[in-house]
Amino acid sequence: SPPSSNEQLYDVSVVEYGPQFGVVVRRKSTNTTVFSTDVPGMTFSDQFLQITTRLPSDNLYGFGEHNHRQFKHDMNWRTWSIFTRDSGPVGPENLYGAHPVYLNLEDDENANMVLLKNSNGMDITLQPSPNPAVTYRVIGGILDFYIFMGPSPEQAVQQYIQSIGLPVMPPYWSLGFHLSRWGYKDLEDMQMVINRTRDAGIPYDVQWADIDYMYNFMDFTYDKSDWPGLPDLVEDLHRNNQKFVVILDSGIASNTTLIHGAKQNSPGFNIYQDGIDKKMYVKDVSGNELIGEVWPGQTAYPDFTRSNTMNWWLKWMRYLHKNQSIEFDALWIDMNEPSNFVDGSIHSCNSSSKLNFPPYGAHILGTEIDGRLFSKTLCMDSHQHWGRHYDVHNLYAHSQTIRIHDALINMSAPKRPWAITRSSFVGTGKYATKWMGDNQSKWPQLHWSIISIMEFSMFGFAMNGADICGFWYEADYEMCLRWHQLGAFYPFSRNHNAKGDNPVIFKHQDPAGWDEHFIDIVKPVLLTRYRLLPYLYTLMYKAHEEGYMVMKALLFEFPKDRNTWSVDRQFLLGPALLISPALEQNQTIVDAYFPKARWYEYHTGKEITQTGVVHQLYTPLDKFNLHLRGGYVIPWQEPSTTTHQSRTNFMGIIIALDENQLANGELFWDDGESLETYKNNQSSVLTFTMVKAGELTFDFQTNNYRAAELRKIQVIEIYGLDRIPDKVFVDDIRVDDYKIRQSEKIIQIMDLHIYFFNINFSPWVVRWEID
Ligand code: MIG
Repeated sequence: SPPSSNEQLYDVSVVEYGPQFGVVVRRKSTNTTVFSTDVPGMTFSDQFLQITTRLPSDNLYGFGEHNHRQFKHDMNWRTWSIFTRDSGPVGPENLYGAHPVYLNLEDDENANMVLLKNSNGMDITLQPSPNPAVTYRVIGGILDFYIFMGPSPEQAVQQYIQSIGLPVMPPYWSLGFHLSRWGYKDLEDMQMVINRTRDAGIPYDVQWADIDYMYNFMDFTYDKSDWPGLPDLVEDLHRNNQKFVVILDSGIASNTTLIHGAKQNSPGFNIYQDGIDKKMYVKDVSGNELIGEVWPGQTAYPDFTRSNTMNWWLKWMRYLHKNQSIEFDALWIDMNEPSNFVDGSIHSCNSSSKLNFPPYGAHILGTEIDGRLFSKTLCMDSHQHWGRHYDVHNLYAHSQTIRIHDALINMSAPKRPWAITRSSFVGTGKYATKWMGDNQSKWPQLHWSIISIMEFSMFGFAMNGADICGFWYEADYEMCLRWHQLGAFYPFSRNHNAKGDNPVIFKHQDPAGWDEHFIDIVKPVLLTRYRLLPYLYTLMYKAHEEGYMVMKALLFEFPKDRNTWSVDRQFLLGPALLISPALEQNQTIVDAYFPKARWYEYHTGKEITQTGVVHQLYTPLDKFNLHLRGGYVIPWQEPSTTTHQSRTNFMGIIIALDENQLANGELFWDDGESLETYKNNQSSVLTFTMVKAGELTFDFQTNNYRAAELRKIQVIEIYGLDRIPDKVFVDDIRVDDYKIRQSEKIIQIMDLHIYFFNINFSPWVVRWEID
């Protein structure tokens, strides 16, 4: 847990030189200068603020959103721009989100995190050793820095996340596997994919509908000619305990002819006029609705900085859900940078405005044309409730997720809201989860996805993921297989595909659409994900309650081991699972680094004998690398093909022993979908504790979940024992020998009946003895 606020880890001094001054922040324990503005050249004017801050070291991570090609920054005078923008993760330009925050490792195991809380566009320039520094060139607002002192890297991030807003708690089903694409031809096409996935027995919880389902791409409608049976399809999903997610774009269609058609297709549809009456839209410089162009043609943009957009949006969500009978379970929020197919508006923008053409445009995408900042978005001199678009542009999605989060709670309380957003700002993780946008079906994207997900974990998004098999272009067989082996361990695991470039429609890339061999390889890895969901769900709870990261870089668990500082082709889920994926074509050997700890191969329990070194893991196409770290108890559940079904199966635990033959862990459990169960006495936290070798106690921190379904731990697996124990006792009753067996290097104790989530639960003790 973080240090208490009275243990101040820093002191602050001010250095003056001439008319300028510098603020210096020092870490008391090591005398390290953590942050210092004691550098000449500060400028503070209306549309150009420049400041350089010294860094204690060049071990720098974060800043977003970009397609960084390494997790640890290249400090060699690289410049990264920040301004929310509809642009896919390929090149070096500014992407969907705005996160002006970094983590720095101080050349010892200490770390700090620094946020520039500013919503304007900016450039960040990195300066290498021997004088590592960051130069900010910001085009508005103020310089408002927040410094988080750690001292450990994980603590620094945790303090940051606790102050910007803890990640939203996802429903259990959302941790299942998701199928999506843009370009389902029609309802039959989608139904065909659903059916073949079910038939193949592929674990699969959620079907998504992209803009194809809409009538002329208009929000809150569906196309009754190509998708007539959509309500039935959704009902069928629900009957199979599966879920349905729909996309909603930001722009609201304003073209009268189209609206007329939509009204005929969906009686009662008049959101555009309703929004005008209620003054819901962003206004242009003359006070009229700003009109841009997106999928449905001309559109107005809701001004979600107005709090009453919540009720208005809720009304239309209900319209889709009830009147149109599309009973979606969650929302997918796209195009919210906000994105516009024309620059500024259909009338372009006032060319004499310094907001539209700022004196310094940073290296923001679009400004290279003629200095315009409104490229593919709204005019900067347009008005929103929170301010000029120029100043609040980066907050568009942030304000939207706040309203949609609240609207979802209102619509479906007592169920948990779940929304996923493309654009984001500091603190958006409190309201929505995140996917990485329009990546490509290309090999390098596998590696890049790991970097961006690890970054967004630091930015306070516990649940995020990239499109498995890639969005643009057609996926290749081997790449798509490897991507499932990787994406099965993304916190958010969804296969999503682009439509294609008219008239070409990219072929399907869902796992059941390839061949038997493909299915045979993908099924086990997705079943492994489903088996480990109790562990993943517990991590989500820890993220939501305390700001721990879910998917994270190795350095966060092993900050003293410098070898970990640049590892970005492997990652951890929580403290205990290490994933070392194959990321290259024709790869059969994965170079995997194992920090000093006990590590066990997940499938066999075989221990990695030498640690602190790189191992070459033989990884043919049908194999994926998953290792467990000694010292942890990992809860699991017998998997089925939906999380709903899995949740009725028995559970088990893996006890992965450390060098002292000990391990600890916990399990958070509730019904998986009610709102704030942990605040409403509807959840349980089961603890697994070993204080001495050979003895594990099951107890509770809280025990308020009353399971309707069977709930027992039936199997205990021990990793790290040399041989079968001679005797095993559960609460002093000896377990029959035939129930204890060894499979590879795993000791399994079978057929247990350790019931929990009963009212009169008392701690269970499991003991094993080796004579
Ligand atoms: O202009 O809705 O990132 O996931 O499939 C493209 C169609 C709009 C961008 C999203 C992508 C989605 C696509 N959308």
